[in-house]
Amino acid sequence: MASINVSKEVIVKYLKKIKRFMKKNYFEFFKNEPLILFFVFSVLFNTLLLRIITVKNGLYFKPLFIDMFLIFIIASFSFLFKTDIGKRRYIIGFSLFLTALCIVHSIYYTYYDSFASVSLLATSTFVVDVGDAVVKKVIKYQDFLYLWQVVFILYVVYHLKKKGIESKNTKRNRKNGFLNLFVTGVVGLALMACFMTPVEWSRFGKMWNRESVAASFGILVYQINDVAQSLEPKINNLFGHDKALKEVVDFYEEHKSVADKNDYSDIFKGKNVLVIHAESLQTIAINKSFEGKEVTPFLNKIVKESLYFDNFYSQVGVGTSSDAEFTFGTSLMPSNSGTVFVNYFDRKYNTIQKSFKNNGYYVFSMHANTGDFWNRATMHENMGYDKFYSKSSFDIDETIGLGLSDKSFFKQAVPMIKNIRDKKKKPFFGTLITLTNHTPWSDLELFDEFPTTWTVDINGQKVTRDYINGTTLGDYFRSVHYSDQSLEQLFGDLEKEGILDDTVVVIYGDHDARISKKYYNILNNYDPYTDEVRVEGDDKYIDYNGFKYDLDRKVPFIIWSKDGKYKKKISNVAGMIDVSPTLSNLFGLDNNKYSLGHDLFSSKAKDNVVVFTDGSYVTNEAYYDGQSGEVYSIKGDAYSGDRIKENSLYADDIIKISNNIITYDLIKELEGIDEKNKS
Ligand code: GP9
Ligand code: MN
Repeated sequence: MASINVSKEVIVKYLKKIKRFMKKNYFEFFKNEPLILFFVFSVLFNTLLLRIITVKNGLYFKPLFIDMFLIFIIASFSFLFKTDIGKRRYIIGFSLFLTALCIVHSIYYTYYDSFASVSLLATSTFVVDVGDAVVKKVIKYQDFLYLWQVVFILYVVYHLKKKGIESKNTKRNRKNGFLNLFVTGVVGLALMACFMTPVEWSRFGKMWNRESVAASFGILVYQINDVAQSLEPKINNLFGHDKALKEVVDFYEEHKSVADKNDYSDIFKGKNVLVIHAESLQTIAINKSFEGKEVTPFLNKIVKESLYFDNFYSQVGVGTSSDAEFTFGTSLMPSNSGTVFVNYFDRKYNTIQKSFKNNGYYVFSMHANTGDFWNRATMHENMGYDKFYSKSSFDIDETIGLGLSDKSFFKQAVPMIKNIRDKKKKPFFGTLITLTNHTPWSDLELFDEFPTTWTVDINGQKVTRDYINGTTLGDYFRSVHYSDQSLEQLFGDLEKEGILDDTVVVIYGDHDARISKKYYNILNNYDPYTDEVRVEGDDKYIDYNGFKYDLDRKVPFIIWSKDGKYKKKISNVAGMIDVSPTLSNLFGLDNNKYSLGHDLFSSKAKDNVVVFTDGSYVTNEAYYDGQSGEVYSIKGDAYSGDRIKENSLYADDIIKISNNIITYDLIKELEGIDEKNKS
């Protein structure tokens, strides 16, 4: 009993202490500082209002508290001014700035469904481009609601002045005021940091899904992060330029990229091209069946009529979809600090899109997501696309997962392609970027049934086991089955319009579906007779290790043409970096001198080394893990130490040269040097 009394007393004592602390530091403090109080709460109200109007998450507590603590920190600096005049000017100045910020983001959101970024200011021509339309359609009265805060603060200042209410500007008071707000702000933010989920932190780090960063962290932290991330490439660019340029020049001296003619050179010269960027499509789904039903019956037929690369890898970094697009187009590796599409969108790149354009093609892209997703609107223009048909070009009449369903997207795309063919009077190169097969494959009811169960005969009775049905991997295969149907529909519609007669269709999986290894283990080790997953020591157990998992991350690369003249399964290891040189050869385009990949029909293809952004690589014989330094022999043969060393150096070179080019914008300089050497 006594101990309970003691702890009760202790609790009461501490509660009293907290009460006194709160009273002195906050209640009395704010009573004596009405301007600060009104500033904090009026700005907080505006940031809340912005979220209510845009991302509609007014009830979400995290951004509300983060905003409040940050406003505390902003307000704390007003105590560094010795006089009330200075303090008032500071508060009015920040009121103006923060109100303007809310207005800009509010207008930008109406137009782009996302928040503005300082890094895009230089290229964001939307206000200039659309002039009148912005005033008429984009700017709404509600964008100016935020102005009340400035008016209110001006009124508070006027009122305080009129009543002669002044702060006690003693040195001690100013110091206490500053520390009070600053320390509360910093401690509060540190506490909030613990509440953020790993997904929220990951988005914060990448900063391409700007809408969700602002929704989780509030607009103020979003803005600070945006400025910091926009400066990063500029800062990187300040140092090390000369060394980087020398490394790149030396590299190209040694590895001159020359196109050697072969049996496949120019075979598709002059034909139209449709590229299907197939979201998360993995090779493992092709020719796979469950309960006697194929996951991809249509693609299984198509690959037999195509140049089909079944040992092909995507080489993406944190920029996933956008990195796949970048490496496809440029034959460079993605950046390993930030994402090219977001952080290095203002550099010059030589792309396959530009090569087609220089050869008289009309070059376009279509994707039913917003134009600012992955900063595509800006980057597609930079890569050489004449036009990007984004979400606003489509009627969002059926939504699955991230947005417009692929079936509806393709249905609407075909008449648009037909129109381009009829109106432009030149060959076209078009990229169609799909969406439906994106994780988390949760709208299952919108797909046809596709059971990934396993039925076996036990003692004359049919028993159906769940197998991977209901797991993420099972859901994924069901979604891929839908993707396969949507492709079949697309081919059917293109055929009806006569587009397939003179069009080559290129299909690539943009990256693996990032499904946990444990499901692949079930896929490989499940025993339907015992209804158990085999473990080490069991008969028929397969050691499904990290290497096997990495090898299963392959994606398909398919080049299909209707005449079926060119069909072949090619199993030499290949990567996204090789696509642009390969297409250049097939379509008779000038070879991009700075490409780091190889034409997959050249003599070099059999010795290919496919490099990944972390320094790992894969060859026809082995997979090397750049993190652990371990090697996995694919064919079971020994892989010599010298080969490992040589290939690792090559992998490091490919990564370094790509990063040098991207960071220091070296293509322009390399072209300048080449020009000079010619004359
Ligand atoms: C959305 C899409 C998805 O537009 O391309 O990007 P991801 O998450 O795969 O990088
Ligand atoms: Mn993707």
